[in-house]
Parts: sequence; C-alpha cells; structure tokens
Amino acid sequence: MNKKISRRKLLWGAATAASVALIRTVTGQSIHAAVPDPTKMPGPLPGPVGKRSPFEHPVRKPSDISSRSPLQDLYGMITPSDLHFERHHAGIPAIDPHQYELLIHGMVDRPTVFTLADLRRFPALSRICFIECSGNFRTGKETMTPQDICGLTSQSEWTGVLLSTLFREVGVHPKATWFLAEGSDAAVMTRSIPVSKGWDDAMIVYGQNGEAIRPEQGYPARLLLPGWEGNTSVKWIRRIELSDQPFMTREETSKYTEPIKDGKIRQFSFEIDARSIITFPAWPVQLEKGWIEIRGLAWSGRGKIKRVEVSVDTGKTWLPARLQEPVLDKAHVCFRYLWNWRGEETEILSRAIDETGYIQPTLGQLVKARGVDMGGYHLNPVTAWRIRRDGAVLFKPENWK
Ligand SMILES: Nc1nc2c(c(=O)[nH]1)N[C@H]1C(S)=C(S)[C@@H](COP(=O)(O)O)O[C@H]1N2
Ligand SMILES: [Mo]
Repeated sequence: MNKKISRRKLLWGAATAASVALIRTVTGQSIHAAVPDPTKMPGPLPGPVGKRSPFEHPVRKPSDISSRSPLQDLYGMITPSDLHFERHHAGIPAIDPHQYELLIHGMVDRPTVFTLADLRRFPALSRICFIECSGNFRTGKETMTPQDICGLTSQSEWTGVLLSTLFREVGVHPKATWFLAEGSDAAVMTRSIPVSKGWDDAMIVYGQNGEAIRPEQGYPARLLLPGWEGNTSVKWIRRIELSDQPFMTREETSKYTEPIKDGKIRQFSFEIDARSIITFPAWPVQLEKGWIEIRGLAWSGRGKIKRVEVSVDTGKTWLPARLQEPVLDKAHVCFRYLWNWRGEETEILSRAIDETGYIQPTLGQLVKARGVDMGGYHLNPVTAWRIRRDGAVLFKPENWK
C-alpha cells in the first residue's frame, strides 16, 4: 500500500522524532512524548477542523449502554461535545436531517409536522445547562474516579426553540395536562411529561456548543428539559402528543420509578436533586504537602446553587467554597477551596445547597428517608475522598445494603 503523505505531515513527523520529553499529566501519570524545539521548525499549517494536543487524552468510559464524562479531566463548566456522556437504550440512529420531521398532535387545534428548517425559523434561544442521568451513582471500591462515581452528567450550551413557542403555534388545548415525547431510535423511547414543563423552559434543541447537536446527543433534534432526569430529554425526537393524562410508557413502569418506604413506588421523580463532587484531588492523584486548591462541580435541577460547603476534617466542620461565576440556573457550577494540607490523614467532602434551601444529603440520610430498598435512581449523596498520610487519595465507598 502506498499511502500518500503530505510534506506537512512529513516535516511534523521528522520534527517530533527530534527529542523525547517526560510529561506529567494532571492525574500524575508520566508519559514519554517526542517534542521538537518549536522555535526551530514551522509547525503544521491551519486545517479545516482542530484536534486535541497529542499530549491530552481525555476519554469517555464506555460500557454497552452508556459512556461517562471524565469530570476530573475537564476545565470550567462546559463539557466538550465529544466528551458528553451518552446513554442509549438501543444505539445511535442515523437520521438524515432533510428527512427529519417532528409531529405535534393530540389535544391541539392545528396538528403540525415541523421539518428541521421549520424549527430553525423560530426565534432561537441558547442556554447552558446540564443533563444528568437519574442512575448516576456508583460506589463499591476505593479506586474510583469522579468519572466512575458520577460521570453520567455533562453540560453544554444548547440552542433551539422553546417548546412553548411550538405549543402556541399548534394551539395546545387549555385542558391538555401531559404530553408524550417519542424518539426515533430503535428503542422508540417514550416519556410522559407534564404540560407545565412545556410551557416553562422545555426546548427542542438542534445546537450543542456552537455546532449541530452530535448524533450521540440526539441529532438532528432532541427534547431538552432543563434540570429534569436525563431520561426525559428524549433524543432524536419525532413526535409529541398532547393529552389530559400520562401515557404509562415502558420507561415509567419497570424503569425510572423509585421504591420508597412501605413497599410503595413513586412513579414520577423528574427533578434532579442538588449534588456536588470534588474532582480534585481525587483518585488516582498523589497529593503533595502544602497549599492546594480543592476543586469540584455542583449542580441542582431545581434552580441555582446557592452555596457549596467543604470539609477538610472528615465532616466535623464545614466552610463555604468559592463559586465561579456565572452561577446559572440548573447548571454545573465550579467551586474551589484553598487548603493547606500538612500531611495529616483526613477525609475531604463537599455538599451543595441550592436556592430552594435543599441540602445535599449523606447516604445515611437518603437511606433513612427512603429505606434500604431505595433502588438506584436519584442518588446524590455527599461523597468523601480519603487522604492517606503518604498522599494517596482514595474514594470512600459507602454501601447501604
Ligand atoms: N430516544 C432516546 N432518548 C433518550 C435515550 C434513549 O435511549 N433514546 N436515553 C435517555 C437517557 S436514559 C438519558 S440519561 C439521556 C442521555 O443523554 P445523552 O446521551 O445526550 O447524554 O438521554 C435520554 N434520551
Ligand atoms: Mo438515563
């Protein structure tokens, strides 16, 4: 095979062979990399699309059904689109945007089919908010990263049209109280949503972080329900049906329901409860003595984060962390806390308080409120990192069964 190599690539290749340097990554791992003296040889010329530095390798962690965002490798509040977590019930459908149609019907005056071009003609709105899967808590061993524990949350700037605009366009009946959202993937994912959310801040989005939404996130359009459990933000949306009752779909019977006390099941738990996680220092970071900045993310599906508190003494005392502006509604917020680690053994923790006054609970409090059979959804416990005397940082796995 005679592969064509451009002169540009050749020069870059030759130059990279010039010297070898030891690079220390944020996570403390060392990698060998060839680095030319950048002042001796012109680098590659501008290209049509950018790529990451060859020294940066943030990756999602895929399983069959989902992949998780590497929260510990990210800066700021936006998740790069190619690192947004994924959760698919039947894979990623390929949809031709020219064939795409969204039908809105049921209790409406004017049942309407919207093409993608139709959707783009309406006033466009952009908002930054997170999407979090309600099944976003894992525990069990000390060697877990923030990605392993709660990587099923990501944040983008989403662009699209408010669902309320489309509701007015089709003339939603005043007596309609629910709507069905249906996806066009092989799972034909469907959920029942209260109409009030449609009138409030629901959107049909076609843009993500400045470009067309990614296939994994619902290309060419998805429903976005800010602050609500990820499952309700139906991707590849093709149909919305207005009704005066919920539809009792597969995804709100066997799944996405929560055992509560006395053998009862709660069917609809839409809002994401306030949560936080320290993303640095976290396993597998090796800590050195002295001043460090504890960093993390906090978010709430009910509104803005009002406060994040950090404890560096195993939960005995709590002090306010600094919140990075902007602190947005139903959005990941970065927090930081300066700490002088003198080499003592301790545990560091964070807890989020949102503007409704809700305080992120401990696992013990969750069990007390919901019982030991509380299932795996909507778990947002305070999580702790254990700092050993030798500087090792380990997750403190707590089990409740
Ligand atoms: N059509 C469709 N929509 C879907 C899903 C799906 O499998 N099919 N998964 C849901 C679940 S469980 C979650 S958590 C979010 C995940 O969104 P993301 O993959 O863009 O992160 O999409 C939701 N919308
Ligand atoms: Mo999910």
